[in-house]
Order: sequence, then C-alpha cells, then structure tokens
Amino acid sequence: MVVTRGFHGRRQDAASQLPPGQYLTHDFPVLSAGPTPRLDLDRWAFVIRSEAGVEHRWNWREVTALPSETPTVDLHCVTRWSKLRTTWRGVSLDVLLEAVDTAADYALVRSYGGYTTNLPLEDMLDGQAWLVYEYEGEPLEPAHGGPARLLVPHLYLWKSAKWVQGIDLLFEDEPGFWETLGYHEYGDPWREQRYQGD
Ligand SMILES: Nc1nc2c(c(=O)[nH]1)N[C@H]1C(S)=C(S)[C@@H](COP(=O)(O)O)O[C@H]1N2
Ligand SMILES: [Mo]
Repeated sequence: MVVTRGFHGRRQDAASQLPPGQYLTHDFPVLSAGPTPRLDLDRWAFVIRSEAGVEHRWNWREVTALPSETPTVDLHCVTRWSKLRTTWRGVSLDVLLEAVDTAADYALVRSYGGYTTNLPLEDMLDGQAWLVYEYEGEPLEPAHGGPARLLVPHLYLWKSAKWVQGIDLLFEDEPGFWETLGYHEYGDPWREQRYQGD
C-alpha cells in the first residue's frame, strides 16, 4: 500500500472540530434530569401548538411516514464532552413547521416527563433541527430519548430534548428547565455560551 505523503484525506484533525473547552469522547454518555419515561407508541403524539392556540398533531405512524433525512452531526454537551459524526434518522423540522401558520419568534420544546427547553424558532428552520427516531441505524433507545427526540446539533445538547412531545410557538421567549437554573438562553458551543451572561 502506498501512502501519499501530505495527503490528509477528507477527515479534518479532530481538535479543529472541537468547540472551546470541549474534549472528545467515543462512548455516548446518558444525561437525564429525571427517570426515563416509558412511552406507548400507540398513544404517542408530537404536537406543535401555534401562538394562536392551533394544534398540529402527528401520531407515530404519521411521523414515520413523513420524508426522513439521515443527518451526520457532531454533539456538544455543556458538561464538556463532544462526540463527532453521529448519524441519525428523522424528520426535518422544516417539514413539520411547513404545516404551521405562525408569526412567532420563539419555541418552547416540551418533553414527556416534563423537561422543557427554549430556542428561537429560526434555529429550528433551514435544515438545523430534526425530530429523530433512529440512531446509527437502530431505533433510538429510551435512555437517549426514544422513541423520538429533538436534535439541534448547532447548540449545546441540552437543547436537544429527549422524549419530545411537542413545541409551543411563542411571541415571547420563555426559559426552559436548564435555562431557568442559570444556563445560557441560547447555548452556542462555538461561543462557549454555557451560563447566563457568557
Ligand atoms: N427530556 C429530557 N431531554 C434532555 C435532557 C433531560 O434531562 N430530559 N437532558 C439534556 C441534556 S443536559 C443533555 S447533555 C442531553 C443528553 O443526551 P444523551 O443522554 O442522549 O447523551 O439531553 C438533553 N435532553
Ligand atoms: Mo447536558
């Protein structure tokens, strides 16, 4: 085998893909603020509620029948681990929000079990967020948010709500679980926005 000197391939040096203050991990830590809810797919639904109170609901069959994508993305947790090149399957939020008439600027994401997190609505558009239900070709396991979680990889991973139940669209920003406890309202890992005021 001939290795061409100076050929670095398509893969970048891992260090250059790590936001400031992060380290690389190869396992997949589980971080949950409470117990893993047991969810029955027959009763599961994903609901987007507009600022006018109009609800758009998809059951499991409907969600998994929508066109899906297989994004490969890097994950950055505020507890400083990063995991590179994870592959998921899910529905782009662009597809789900297409059906929704809204003038809202903010989203409050709600999970089964009560977890919440907030982000600007525009951060869920233009191919930046997915409702994912497979991880590395397998059904998403409950510990990591199965049957379905939000995936918003350009923000710290606490924004990627596990066991997601729906999204409330709001005219005014409302802090979620960690945001109320002092974490940053936006959470850009490249700007190291870990805590309020960062
Ligand atoms: N519903 C819910 N979603 C959640 C959490 C949680 O406690 N409950 N933890 C968040 C945090 S802080 C992180 S770092 C990631 C962890 O995802 P993982 O357990 O799949 O690594 O999920 C996020 N989503
Ligand atoms: Mo986290």
